[in-house]
Amino acid sequence: MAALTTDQTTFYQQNGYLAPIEIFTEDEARSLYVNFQQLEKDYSEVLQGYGRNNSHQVLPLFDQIAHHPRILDVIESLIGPNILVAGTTLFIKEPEQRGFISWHQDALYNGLRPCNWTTAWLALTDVTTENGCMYMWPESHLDGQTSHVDTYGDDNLLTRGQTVMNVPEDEIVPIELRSGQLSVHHPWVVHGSGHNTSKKRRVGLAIQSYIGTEVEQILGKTFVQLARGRDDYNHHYLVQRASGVMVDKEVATWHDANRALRKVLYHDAEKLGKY
Ligand SMILES: O=C(O)CCC(=O)C(=O)O
Repeated sequence: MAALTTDQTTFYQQNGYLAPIEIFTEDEARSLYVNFQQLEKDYSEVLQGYGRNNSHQVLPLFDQIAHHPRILDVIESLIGPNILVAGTTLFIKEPEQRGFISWHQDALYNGLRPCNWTTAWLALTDVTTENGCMYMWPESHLDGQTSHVDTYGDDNLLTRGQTVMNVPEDEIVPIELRSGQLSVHHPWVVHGSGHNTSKKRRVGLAIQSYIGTEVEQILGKTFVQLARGRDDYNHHYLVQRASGVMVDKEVATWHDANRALRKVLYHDAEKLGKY
């Protein structure tokens, strides 16, 4: 079932993003965060470095978010009824910790073409300008791919520190979210986020991305799950959904998926970053 109104989908098409979208109530979001904190205690080493990627393949908490019908209803409004989950990434900014995301487009390095896909970002804590929310450059997706410079900055939370230069700061808009709210953004929209200058933690799970089944991977291999509808194309490596917490066989596949993701993201790169 498609969930967005015509006004909402029109806004997305014109601006390249949409937020906030209500997904979880405050109580539901609080419970998700409590469960997440327990996982962090139990598997602290696992969620670091490249382990921040694709945790939905080994942790049911993130599996249930990535496959949640309320989120999929939103995604269906944007990319149609046949939907694959092609990856997830945890973006965590600790209080007063330096760490930013430079201006970039998601489509540049992830090899997914055509661009019938969208990135969804679920707030697991409240997300504000003070604790490092994302900012979008509205309508920037309408120009398609733009050039980036790989900066590999120490504080940059992106793989290569890929950066679009000369973003007009007076046009950008902050995406503040209450925990449990979602934003979605287009593969070509230029976006980024600043440091956490507050005393509050900022945690979000990006499902990056939800792709239409016709979308191909042109730079390597992607490990996907069928989220909704049917896949008549079989372009990708199909992964089972997490059957428990860190099940050995699924953990092995998860490492394969993350190694494959690194190969895609660092395709033609001068050096490797830490994620
Ligand atoms: O979490 C952030 O600050 C940025 C995440 C991002 O760039 C994305 O989800 O595409």
